[in-house]
Amino acid sequence: MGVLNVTPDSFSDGGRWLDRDAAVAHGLRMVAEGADVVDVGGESTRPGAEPVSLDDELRRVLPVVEALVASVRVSIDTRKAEVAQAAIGAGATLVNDVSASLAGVAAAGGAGWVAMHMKGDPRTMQRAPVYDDVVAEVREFLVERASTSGVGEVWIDPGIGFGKTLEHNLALLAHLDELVATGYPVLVGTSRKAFLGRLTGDAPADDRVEASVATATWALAQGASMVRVHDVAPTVAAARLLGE
Ligand code: HH2
Repeated sequence: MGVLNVTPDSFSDGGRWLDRDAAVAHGLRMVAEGADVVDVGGESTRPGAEPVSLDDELRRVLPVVEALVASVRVSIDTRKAEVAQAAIGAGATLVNDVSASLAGVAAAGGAGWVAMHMKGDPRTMQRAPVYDDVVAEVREFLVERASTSGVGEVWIDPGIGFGKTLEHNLALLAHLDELVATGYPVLVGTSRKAFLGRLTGDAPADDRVEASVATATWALAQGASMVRVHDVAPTVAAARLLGE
């Protein structure tokens, strides 16, 4: 799954694909590099990000979704029911839902649904998150949402970096097999995230490619079915080594 953020403020590619033509060209480039899905988002969920209005989000994502659906499976990365619904109308077939609350929209539109775990909301989620047992809590939350969703195609995602410390992220990656064992296909997004910067001497987002590929490869080797990445070409090369 290639990331296409049509936003001014995403943490690693904010502002680069805000122009429709640039966004579409980047989406097609990721398809040429081997992406099976392009994930179009119009609202940053980085820690501290400000919410975006419905009109702005629709204006950003819909023309891009419309232009890409003929070439690739498109998922819509949103927390708004109206945006998910409009994107499905424009041809998106997967709702990538970091709020894990849009199952009804996905079901009604005949789309698949990604349920991601997040503690709190993006504005506050990194303020000292606490869990008794992060792996068990995330697994129980996701299984509960997935099993009551009424959606035919459900993916679960531990939400790396969403209300989690470095230690929480590493525990979830180390125990991904426990999510895989639920039987739901697992999606994992580590790409360029801050915890990788912390592990690599405070490397800025653009210099986290190797760490991103390494953790994506780890996730696939543990049984994840899809990884959400900014750097499609090197991730596909690594995935092919695993026979993916
Ligand atoms: N991470 C981000 C956004 N959406 N969706 C899923 N399912 N899993 C993730 O881990 C995930 C996600 C954050 O990354 P990015 O889109 O690059 O940044 P921003 O939220 O700043 O646009």
